[in-house]
Amino acid sequence: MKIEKNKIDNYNQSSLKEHQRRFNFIVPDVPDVAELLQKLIDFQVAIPSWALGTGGTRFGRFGGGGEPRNLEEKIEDIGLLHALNKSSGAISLHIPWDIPENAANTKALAAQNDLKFDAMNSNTFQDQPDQQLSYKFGSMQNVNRAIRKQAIEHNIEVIKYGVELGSNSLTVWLSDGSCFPGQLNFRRAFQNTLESLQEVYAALPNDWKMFVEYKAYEPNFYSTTVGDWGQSLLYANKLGEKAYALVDLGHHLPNANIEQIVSLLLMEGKLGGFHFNDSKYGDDDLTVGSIKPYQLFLIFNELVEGMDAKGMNHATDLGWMIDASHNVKDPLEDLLQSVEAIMITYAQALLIDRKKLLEAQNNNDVVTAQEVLQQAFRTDVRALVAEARLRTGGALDPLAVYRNEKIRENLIKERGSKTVATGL
Ligand code: LRH
Ligand code: MN
Repeated sequence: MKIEKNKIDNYNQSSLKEHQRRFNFIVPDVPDVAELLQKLIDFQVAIPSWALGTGGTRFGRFGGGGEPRNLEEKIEDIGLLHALNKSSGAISLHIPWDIPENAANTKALAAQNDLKFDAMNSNTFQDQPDQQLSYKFGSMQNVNRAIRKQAIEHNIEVIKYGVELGSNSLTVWLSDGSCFPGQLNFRRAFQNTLESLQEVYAALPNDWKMFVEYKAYEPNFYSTTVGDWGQSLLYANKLGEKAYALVDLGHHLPNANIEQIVSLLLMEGKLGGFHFNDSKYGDDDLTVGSIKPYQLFLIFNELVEGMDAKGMNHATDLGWMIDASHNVKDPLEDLLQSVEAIMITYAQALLIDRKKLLEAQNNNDVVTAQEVLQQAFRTDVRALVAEARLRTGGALDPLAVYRNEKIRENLIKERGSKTVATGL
């Protein structure tokens, strides 16, 4: 389903006056508004192909209808999000959930929707119907060499799909681990996993990156073989310069200081990218900024400070991806809210008075340091984010257009109420 540009323009016209009042109000507080707006315009968040349908838990799934039935309809849905917010210009595919039957056609359809292919994701955490050997006791850690080989070959196949589509990175998340003490020899599991990742690393094209995604627990509940940032960094350092750690916000133990992890991985030049979401307890995969917006702000504070310290390009030098699951919200509305939260938080982090913060830190002026941060966090930057959309042909209020245009109702008419998208 496409949304016409003129429709978006009409909606913008009806709220332009109010927007301009808000925009003119905030501009005096922005040192270089043109530079900030350009940074927002350049910042694109990749949408996960596996999060366009209704998610669920072991206790149940409540489908919302109109879900994409194939990769083509998934690309159309992300194209619609991007038409509305002009900040969702990439799709991150998960194999085999979204195998491109004809890569050239898939690439062309994505281009028609102004979409690029971000990181490819492999899947050795499920057994596929036609699979020879089971990953029940792990994939790359497995004591059985043939099973490790199967996982390696799958990842190399995923790279091939990515090359055909123009992607240039592979995310490897391994669910490998153990559920009971004694089940696993941790050292051998690490070495098996490293050797297996080294074979995948050797198959990476020169300009590709490998993201090693860590996770504290689930589906294993005693140990995880890539269980935290330290282990992910260990693998990335041993693999080589094309390997990086990937930070999924939901993959930490309670109260972990994720902004400190981000700062140190950036310092080491080993931060590859993010899976943005939010959580209150475990890997809840909730809407970005819906539970802990201040934590997200503190993470973006470290990102802007750390990337500027290294002269990195905010838009292109890290992988910005969402990884969420929608149990009760319309998937597309949830993703619109997540992208909005990311853009708002990035804008707030760009408004932090870095000079004043450093001065306060050098004077151990703890109170002023907090005041500097919260001055930015308490600044309503929504008009700046909306202005960036307006200047790129997006909607001032994407969610309002989505609702007023009855997109979901139309998708249900077009696709039916019982369609189930592949993915989580
Ligand atoms: C694991 C994870 C990983 C994906 C999967 C869909 O929890 O975050 O990034 O492969 O979700
Ligand atoms: Mn993830």
